[in-house]
Amino acid sequence: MRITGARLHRVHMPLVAPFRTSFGTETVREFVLLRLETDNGVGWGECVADATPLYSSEYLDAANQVMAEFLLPRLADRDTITAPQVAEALSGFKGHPMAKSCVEMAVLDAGLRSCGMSFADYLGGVHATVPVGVSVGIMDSIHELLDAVDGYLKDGYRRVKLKIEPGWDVEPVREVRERFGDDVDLQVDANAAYRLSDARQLARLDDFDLLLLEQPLAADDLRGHAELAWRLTTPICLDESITSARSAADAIALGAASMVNIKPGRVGGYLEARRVHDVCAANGVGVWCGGMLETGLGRAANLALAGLPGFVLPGDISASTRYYARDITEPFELEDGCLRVPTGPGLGVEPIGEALAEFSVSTQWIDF
Ligand code: OSB
Ligand code: MG
Repeated sequence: MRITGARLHRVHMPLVAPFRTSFGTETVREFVLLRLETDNGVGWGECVADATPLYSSEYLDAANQVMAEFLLPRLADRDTITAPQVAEALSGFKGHPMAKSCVEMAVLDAGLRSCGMSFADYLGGVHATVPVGVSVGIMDSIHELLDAVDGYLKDGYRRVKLKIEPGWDVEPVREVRERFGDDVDLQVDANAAYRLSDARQLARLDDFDLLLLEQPLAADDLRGHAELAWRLTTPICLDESITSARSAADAIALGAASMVNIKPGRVGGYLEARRVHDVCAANGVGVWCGGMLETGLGRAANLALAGLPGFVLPGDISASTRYYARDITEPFELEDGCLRVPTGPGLGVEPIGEALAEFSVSTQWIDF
């Protein structure tokens, strides 16, 4: 396959409700959607970097620029490229995993579309539908939180994740447990908002039978997470810390993670995401699919990934309406707490022209 052109669509998607984490509040989710043209047809990629470098060092303007100036020209220079060659071809460029993941996703989509194979079949998915959960942001009041959780449980979500930060941790968890009972699968995500010296406060969460505590400490603090794991009974799950299959192996060897959240953007692509899955599976560590408030494009690819056998907990892959009044693709709908893994060629979905036009704020054409 040879790359002949590319279009970078900057889209602004209004969220149905503000999403607040320990690092900030989002009301409009911005993305770069890549439409890659090849001699085998078109493929789509989605860049999940945020507009601001708060979740990780990556941010959307930088991702856009690195794709346009370095990543895409490097791939277009080659007479031929396959998806497994993308990461290798781009490995000289340091960092920018979300930009690299977007480019690899588009190459995968184009290649798979042209040979009629789905993402799920290519990655090795074994399930036609996957159970999914919902990530619930920090709210202004407990009352608001309980209303939100109530709505999501009525929708049928199989698992609830509460975002926490210092000052919003034990109380919201206690209230959700008291109101909805011990049968709700509940977990929390701190997005690196704590320090090891908060261990005593975090240990208070042990009373609530949580599935896991996600990323309590800084991304580069593997030793701190290992230390914390000794002091808590709640299993520690890593998100921001896991940037590759190798870092997953390191975290497991150190005892820093007994569960791993896999986000393809964070690890540089769907193929590295599969390697993270494989390393974890080989070590008996369960994985689940994280989310970055994706559009239907990223959601389709994440569903394909989440169908692999090592994904043992419901993913942060909610129905389209949990995020957007209108999605870029046909909406994904919840069926008995599950989403259907797309079966069509490539991603199995594509942007609806009108929706793309509605949300695009700028488009950059690149000819090679
Ligand atoms: O830490 O998992 C996270 C969204 C943006 C950035 C980081 C995270 C999240 C989520 C949302 O928790 C999950 C979703 O897409 O539903
Ligand atoms: Mg997280």
